[in-house]
Amino acid sequence: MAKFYITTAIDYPSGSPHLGHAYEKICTDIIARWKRLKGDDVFFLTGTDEHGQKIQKKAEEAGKTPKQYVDQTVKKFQELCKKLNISNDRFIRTTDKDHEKVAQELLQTVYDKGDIYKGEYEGLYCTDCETYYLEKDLNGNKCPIHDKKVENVKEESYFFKMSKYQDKFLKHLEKNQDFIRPESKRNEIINRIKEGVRDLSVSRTSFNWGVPVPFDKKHVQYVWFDALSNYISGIDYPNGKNFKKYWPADIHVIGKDIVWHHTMIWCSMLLSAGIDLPKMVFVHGFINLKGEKLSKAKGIIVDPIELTNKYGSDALKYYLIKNVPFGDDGDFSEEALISSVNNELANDLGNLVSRSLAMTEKYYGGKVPKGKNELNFDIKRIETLLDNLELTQGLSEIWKLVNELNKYVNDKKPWEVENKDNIIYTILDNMRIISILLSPFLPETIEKINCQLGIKTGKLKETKPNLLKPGTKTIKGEILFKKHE
Ligand code: ME8
Repeated sequence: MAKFYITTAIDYPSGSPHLGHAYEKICTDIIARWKRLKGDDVFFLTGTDEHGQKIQKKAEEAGKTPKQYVDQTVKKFQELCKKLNISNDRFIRTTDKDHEKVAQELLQTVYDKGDIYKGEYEGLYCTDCETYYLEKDLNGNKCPIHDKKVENVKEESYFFKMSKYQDKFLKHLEKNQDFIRPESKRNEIINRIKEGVRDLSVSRTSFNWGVPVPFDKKHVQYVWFDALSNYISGIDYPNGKNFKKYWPADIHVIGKDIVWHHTMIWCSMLLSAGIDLPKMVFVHGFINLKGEKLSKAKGIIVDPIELTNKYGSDALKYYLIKNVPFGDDGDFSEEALISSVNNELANDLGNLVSRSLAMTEKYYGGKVPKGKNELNFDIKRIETLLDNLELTQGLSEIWKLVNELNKYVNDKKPWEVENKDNIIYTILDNMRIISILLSPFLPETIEKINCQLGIKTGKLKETKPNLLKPGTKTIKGEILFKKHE
């Protein structure tokens, strides 16, 4: 059985989760479920990034200690995972004791390797992205991501000799075409490395909400050094059986603002510590609202928990995957979400299921008739697309099967035919096959469909025709998708 380790970024719990957080978890969850469907042994990690100056400031504003503050805000992120039916194996918090221990051990290992030196950091810092900037990379004096003034920081700091690893990492990128996907992001990173890599400040003294630096307790770790190590602490680095089994990560799924951190920074840390590099960093795009970036400051917010309460998690998943090609930016529109629910989910899929089960009930007393599947779906193309992480195209190909089956029902008109055993069997058996393929995308709905079909959702190898047992008792259940105005 192949192992497969996949992660999302860990979110800053500095408020409530937004639609971008939900989107990243949804895409990652679909890939994890797809791999499980194929029979892989999957570990899926997500969580929250709870240290740093940004969280400390937010906590002060709220009149709380940082720990009290994150203990409260993290609940919303965990609720989001639950509402979205995210199948993660662990939800890591960087305030978890085992994580803090690993973050310290990793910095100590890099120190012991001779890759840390003491100096003074003087430069520009954006607290919102917890990132150092060069003047040339700013818009005026503002951070290009958050459009906020950066701070002038001057303090004693430990530096990590990141520049030492630039050639080695560049060679790795050149040898491994797929290490960063999509290709445009890979090219950006290659160009940035070629411009020259500077050493990285990895400790701070001007605040204390962080993992202590093991060799100098006056300092706390730079929050990104701490945060990135979650990918190994979450599977019990260095000696745990999960680390031995699952590392290296197969895919880190992240957004486009943190590619440098997950490539040059993370990989240099691993190279320094003598740990294998992950296999791929997949960069998804940003969800915007009417062309504008989601931003709490500007009041451009979409609450994914509210959307899930209103439309259901599968509707949100379907809409996002259909409309935002994985790797590209996309625009959120509630009208388009409603149109997906009413047309594709309620009409194409919901009606197919309800009329098929109604016919089984009416003509066969709610039992699958004995018959032969007359359609032969070719699912190879779907498998290739999903293996290649082309989620949008994969979903669209599965939907073609839904429509092919609808067309079959309309063309065959079983209500007008005397001997309809094969027709009804074909419909039900293909509903079973489509359910398997759709299960990574619409897990809640597929469970309901299979409950009505009287079966358990199969694995990918069961997408062969004629596996539905005649005589299986079906149940006409609740409608799958309510229409919205
Ligand atoms: O960056 N659309 O946390 P974060 C899609 N703690 N994705 C978006 C988005 C949008 N509008 N806005 C943000 C951090 N994201 C760090 C990560 S990992 C060791 C540490 C994505 O809460 C963003 O790109 O700001 C990132 O992948 C994730 O949401 C968390 O963002």
